[in-house]
Amino acid sequence: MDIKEKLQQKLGKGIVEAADEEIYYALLEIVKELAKGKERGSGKKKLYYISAEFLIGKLLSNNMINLGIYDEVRDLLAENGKNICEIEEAEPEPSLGNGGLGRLAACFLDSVATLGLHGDGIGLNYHLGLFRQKFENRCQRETANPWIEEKSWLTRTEVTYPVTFKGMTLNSRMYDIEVTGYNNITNKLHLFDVETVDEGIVEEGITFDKEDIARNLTLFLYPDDSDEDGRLLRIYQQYFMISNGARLILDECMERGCNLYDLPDYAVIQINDTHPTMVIPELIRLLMERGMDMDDAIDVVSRTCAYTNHTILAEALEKWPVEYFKKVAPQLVPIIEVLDDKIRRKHTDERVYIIDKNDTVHMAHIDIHYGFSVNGVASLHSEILKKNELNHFYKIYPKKFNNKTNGITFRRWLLHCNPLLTGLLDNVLGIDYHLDSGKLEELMNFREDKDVLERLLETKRENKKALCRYLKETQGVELNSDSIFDIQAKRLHEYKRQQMNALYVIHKYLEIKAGKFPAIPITVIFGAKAAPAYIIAKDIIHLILCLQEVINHNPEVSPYLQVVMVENYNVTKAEKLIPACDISEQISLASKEASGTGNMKFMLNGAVTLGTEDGANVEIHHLVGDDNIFVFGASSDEVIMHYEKKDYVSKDFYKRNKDIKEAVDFITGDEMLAVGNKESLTRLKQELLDKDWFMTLLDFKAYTEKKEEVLKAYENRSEWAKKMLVNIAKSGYFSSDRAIEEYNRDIWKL
Ligand code: H53
Repeated sequence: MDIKEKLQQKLGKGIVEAADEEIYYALLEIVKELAKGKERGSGKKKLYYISAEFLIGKLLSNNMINLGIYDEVRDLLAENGKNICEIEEAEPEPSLGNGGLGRLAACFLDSVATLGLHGDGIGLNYHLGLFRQKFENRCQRETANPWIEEKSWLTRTEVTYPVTFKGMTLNSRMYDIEVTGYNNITNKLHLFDVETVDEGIVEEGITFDKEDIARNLTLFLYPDDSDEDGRLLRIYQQYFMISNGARLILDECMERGCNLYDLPDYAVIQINDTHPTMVIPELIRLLMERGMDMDDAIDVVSRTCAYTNHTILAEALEKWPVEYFKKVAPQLVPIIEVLDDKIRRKHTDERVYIIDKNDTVHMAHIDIHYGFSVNGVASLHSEILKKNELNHFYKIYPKKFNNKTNGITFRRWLLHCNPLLTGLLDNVLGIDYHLDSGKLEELMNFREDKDVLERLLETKRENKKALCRYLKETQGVELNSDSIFDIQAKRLHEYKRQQMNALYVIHKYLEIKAGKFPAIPITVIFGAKAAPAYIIAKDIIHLILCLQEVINHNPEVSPYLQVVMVENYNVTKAEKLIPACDISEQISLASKEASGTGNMKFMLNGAVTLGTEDGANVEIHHLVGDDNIFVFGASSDEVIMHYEKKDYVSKDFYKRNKDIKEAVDFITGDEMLAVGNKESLTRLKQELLDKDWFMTLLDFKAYTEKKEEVLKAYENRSEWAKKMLVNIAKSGYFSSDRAIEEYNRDIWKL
């Protein structure tokens, strides 16, 4: 039966007569069936990628692309007066991740399947996701983001385990999502759920009884951890995820013929950040339960687990009091103590102990001692781990440390999100680059081709118009598609320095008011969610929303400068913003952004980076050369030095630089207080003056100067088009297929 017949059969009526939603559900079923019928990963050894986040985004189009039916379905719908983009709107977007970490996991699963490798993901089935962001009174408000409908991508399985916590046992249930590879096999994402979960316990917004574990365990990703109940809930979630995962892995491996002593021949477990770290002591415990001697169990597990570090930010490197484990999963405590004891017998340096003198367990230390590989996610990051943050470990285990620069799947971040550019590239290069991203380099041959350059500019213009239409429809904002689109879209965090961009906006606003007009109008677009308990991050959102109000309503300024913060930034919104971007803002304080992956997505879509020498920006710079990126700011060595010497005083910069003083003072000036909240704006200003942990004011001057250079460069359209072309041509390296090939070659050896 062909797709048309299948669709009509599912609909029980003609396509023309069917509503968009009906078509979506019918396609969902067809795609699920097709995916289920595909060849599966096979082979003795299998990868298990365990992660608290899988930011998969909507799946319909992506799956249709990977299964090779997208064009056919699109055309079939069009023949019947339906638009595939409108059908996509009916799909709810799961928010099973927060940012780069979770999106990386999703891209990696796509590439594992695309490369035909045997590997599944393991995570949790959060019913309400991270949260949905709403703007009210120019502030972020959080609401639940339900996404599981009667018909969804989830398939209920018969796999269930009793998971024992202190004083209670909860039954789990495994749900699967098919992970389709591009023209290749289908793997699975296993999401564990607790059978007793109850969405009904959520009250206002995202508040619920944090102690009611049986009902709340799989409601939200990253529940508020500003109190102890919230922190304990995170331990419950983590233990639930890894205990289920560990049992699934052992069961599957035994089914494939493993005798447990040879587990490393059957499984490799990639631990994504420290959230799944407890899988190490849990596996040891389970192996002992099945009769293995402890030393053997430790040896087997150590040869099976590998750890990826994604951050050097102290607050993101998890540490939990031993007390918490005693309260949640006391069965792990004696094991963690033995793991620590073994280290203490071998090493005198306290910094490598697992349990410190305050009785706190350092999760990453478990991974490093009892895993066989430790990787960072960009060259600079991996070097900083070796030289600074994890130097004392590197000295013990130099061979464990390696770098795996992150990557993104081109299926979603080019083929799906930017059909216009894809069409142009297909036309100029053929389609080989879809699977062999290195072939994009051939675009370099067209650097002087006026026709190709003009067509590149044209696709960008069209994508900007499409974004304007979308933002008009969804948020009621009217933007000038002929302006420069300057975009910063990522999690909200002080180290990423959205506040520096906001200060630039103020600076520009004041300049325009004083009669200094930009040659081409500028539109500054932000997209970001702040963690619900992160006060300063929410203050920064408030600042931006107030600026949006003040600037866009000023008739003298708004023809030259506009600001917009996109509500509820998620994968779908990223797919609209990225193809429309001219300037990609990657302005984290050097040394703090482990890699960044948004930077890669923007580059692939022909945006030019304005960034610090941080994370993967360093590699982008190296690939495109000085002429095709705008780099500014203190180097990571300088920054690290300032932290060591504790000699950075933000107030000095405020006092010495007139532009900085004006911009900072504006935050609590009359215009802002007329629309904003005094407490929030004052707190933010004071934070910049008294703390400024991420050195906004240090880099502000260099930033504004460099931005002027970018704006100037944009005026020369043909030269700018060349920069776009070089960025696209050189982005092949950032395909997650390349990253996964490296993981497999050096770590997994599937
Ligand atoms: O992981 C990305 C990096 C990015 C880093 C991010 C990340 C999270 O999204 C969450 C927690 C964490 O420790 C790190 O910030 O630089 O690109 C994927 O590696």
